[in-house]
Amino acid sequence: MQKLPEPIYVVRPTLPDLGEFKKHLESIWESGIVTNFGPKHKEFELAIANYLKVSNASAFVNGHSALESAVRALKLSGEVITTPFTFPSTPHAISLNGIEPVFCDIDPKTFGICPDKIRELVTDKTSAILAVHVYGNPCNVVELQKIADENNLNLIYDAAHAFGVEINGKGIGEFGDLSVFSLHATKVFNAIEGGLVTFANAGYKDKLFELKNFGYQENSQDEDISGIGSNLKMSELHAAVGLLNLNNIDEQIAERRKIYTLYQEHINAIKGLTLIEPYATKPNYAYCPILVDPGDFGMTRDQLYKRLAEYNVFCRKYFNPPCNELSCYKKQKMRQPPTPVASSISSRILCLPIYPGLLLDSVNQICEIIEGLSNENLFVATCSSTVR
Ligand code: T4K
Repeated sequence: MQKLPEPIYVVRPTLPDLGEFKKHLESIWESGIVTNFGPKHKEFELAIANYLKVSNASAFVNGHSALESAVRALKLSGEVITTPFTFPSTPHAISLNGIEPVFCDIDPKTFGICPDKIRELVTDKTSAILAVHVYGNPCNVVELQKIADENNLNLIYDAAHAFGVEINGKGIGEFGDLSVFSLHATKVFNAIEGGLVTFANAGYKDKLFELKNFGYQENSQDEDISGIGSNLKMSELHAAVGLLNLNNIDEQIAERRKIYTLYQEHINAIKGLTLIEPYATKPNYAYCPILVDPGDFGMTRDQLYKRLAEYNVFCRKYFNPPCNELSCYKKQKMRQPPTPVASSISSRILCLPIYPGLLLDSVNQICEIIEGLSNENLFVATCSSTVR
């Protein structure tokens, strides 16, 4: 087991060819239009909607702003039921709108919000469900829509991880009222920073535009504004990166699939580790999450995380702790339903490195290190020394 010569991180941003980017920069410099819905921005919104198979796409400066705007656009109030097994951006987007997030436990197989548990939590204060397609694995969209319809709730999907994912040929961003994608540097598809709200109902278009443009309406000469909005516009430079990355996205996802498949061969042969399988009809291999069973593997997730770092392999515990165990939510006087599944998964999950450009040789080496570590049996040693 050799320490890797260079650090390997959980992800590396996929950057477009610098020469190609320079050509875009030249045309931006020449036009003098660098932001405020210029030609690249317009081209990007159309191209990305086409790729994602969605009826409408509205670009934002980042995923979080897009999520916060989605919540605001629906004029929600009271409580929104969401998942604790996510990045803090999800509940923060609710809280920052002055609404209480109610954390609902997750399904032990999909790690998505559990429909049966949502039913137990709906009250007359509930205005929406904000579900997350964790790791790009789709939520139970049929059941969630049913609950939303039965209870007159809005349904928002945090699709930050789900770029390019489809369910039976339908773009994942077409489900629910609004879906939000992150185009951050660490994502399957990136514009360095960026976000996207997608929706089937074109009626949301104007409101989202106003929210990202100080309340001004698109193509309006009116000097008055009737609604209050922020400044969340994507610049021409970011749109240019997005346009270039979109050219190669299928090849990049295919490369991820190769890496994932190699992990699958190794990890499935190691006792005590379970690789979480993508199950969308068109998956994107955004993450490579494994669950650690300390008894069988011989080491806890935290021990494995630390030992891998000693070998220059820098994984991430996406998502630990679950959001309802973060101090900012724990200390609040709000409904705190029990979420034992989310707590258990959070304490055992580890995301291994996966990104285009990660060499298959490196994946083999990472797996050899994990195999070697599994023989150390630190967990048993720690337990028996504690017992003694
Ligand atoms: N909803 C969900 C479910 C999300 O997961 C996220 C974001 C959002 C909403 C909000 O979307 P954005 O507003 O971010 O568009 C990272 C990302 O920053 C964050 O976008 C992402 N989720 C989250 C899951 O992961 P960190 O704190 O882990 O990032 P960081 O900087 O530690 O980066 C991780 C690794 O990536 C590093 O070890 C090194 C590598 N890296 C990172 C950057 C930024 C690079 O090699 N180059 C880079 O430029 O949050």
